[in-house]
Amino acid sequence: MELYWNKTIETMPREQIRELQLTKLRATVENVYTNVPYYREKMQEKGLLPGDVKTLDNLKDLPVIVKQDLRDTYPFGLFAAPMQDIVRIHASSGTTGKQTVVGYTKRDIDVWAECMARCFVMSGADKDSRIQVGYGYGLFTGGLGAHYGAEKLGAVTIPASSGNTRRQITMLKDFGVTHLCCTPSYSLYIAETMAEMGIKRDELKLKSGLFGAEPWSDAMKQEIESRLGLRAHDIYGLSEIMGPSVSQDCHCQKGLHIWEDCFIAEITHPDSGEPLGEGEMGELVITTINKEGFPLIRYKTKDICSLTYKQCDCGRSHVRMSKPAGRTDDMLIIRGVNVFPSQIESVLLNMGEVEPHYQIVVERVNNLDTMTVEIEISESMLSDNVKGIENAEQKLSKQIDSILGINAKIKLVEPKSIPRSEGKAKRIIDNRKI
Ligand code: DLL
Repeated sequence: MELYWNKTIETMPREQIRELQLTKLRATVENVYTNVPYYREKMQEKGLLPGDVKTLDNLKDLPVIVKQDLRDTYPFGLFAAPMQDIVRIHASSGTTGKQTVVGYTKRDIDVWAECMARCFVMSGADKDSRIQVGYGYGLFTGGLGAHYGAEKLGAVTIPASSGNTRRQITMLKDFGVTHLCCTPSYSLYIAETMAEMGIKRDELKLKSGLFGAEPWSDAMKQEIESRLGLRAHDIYGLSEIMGPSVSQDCHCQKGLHIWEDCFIAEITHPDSGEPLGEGEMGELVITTINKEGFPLIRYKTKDICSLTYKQCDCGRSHVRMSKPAGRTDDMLIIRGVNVFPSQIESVLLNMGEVEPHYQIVVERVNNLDTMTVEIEISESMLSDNVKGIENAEQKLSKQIDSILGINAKIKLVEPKSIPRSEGKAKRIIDNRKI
């Protein structure tokens, strides 16, 4: 089994990565200045010319781009290549507002498949693997993104898309699938349906899973690994930047390698935009330096993580981001304390008395935000009496208070009563009328 898909690039010494990044950054800035009036105006407002980018440090002088910029230029206003060179469109609906549209040239699709193939190899796949893509196909980047990477690798690619869970499981078993791609929440739904069908994990040949598109805790990872009998990898990406495979963890599983020949990563303070140092948690800001159709300079992802430039034991030199804790949009502020759903998930699952299916209901009562976590009771607790269940609820609530410092009401609910998801799970139900 090969350790790398592209050893020269993946293990390139840092000094060389930085040189490569500077060359590509300058070319990208020149490209958007020449071909995208919106960027030209933004740079002119700051009195900047492409030639002002002399070192990588100059990146922080360039204007940032936020989701609203994509909406303001809807649909094609930020495309840098002529429409006759665009071969694919993807879009993300988002939860609010107009959808955002991204475009790819033939070369962009090739680069994306290359990044994805690197991720597959990091998860132990090779051309003899059988890869089932359970991410949705369509405007969402998950399905087609993983698909092209799996084909580039030369693996048997099974375009299952999401949903149709029983058939999905039959294919996993009958086709001897070795690698599964889907959201972490969907992988649990698959495991649960397998149990209903009487299929044991040992009847499958699964080795690893490439799970992403939503935040998930380490505790959730352990649940998935034990239920499906595989190693769970964390794959990150976003449609604005490319789709899945912006980064992923290697077999060391100590952070997600960002492909730095394609992206420059910065961490900034989510509010002030001030640059933060290595190891500090903040908002991930990404610049694409290997894209033609839809290059983005300093895109504020809203995802919270930190970076480390330390050499990884796998031999890859590319920077690692910590597991994304969540999006700034999804951060809850409960009586002044900031908390992400994934932190609550982690505390509850580590207690081991509940199932990994939950929803957080937020309400405003007398001008104060209150939170109720509805989580499914484990089969073993089902026979407990009311008192036993109340005690368990109190215990879980105390644990959340002592670890996260927030006051959350816990409501244990019946197995299978929380809606299952075939894509991104909806964790928060916000009933606040703000
Ligand atoms: O979710 C792309 C993708 C598909 C990534 C399949 C991985 C696997 P969007 O729909 O544009 O694209 O959503 C992007 O999802 O900004 C994060 O908030 C979140 N996200 C993606 N991957 C992870 C992850 C795809 N591994 C948004 N952990 C991003 C946590 C993730 N959050």
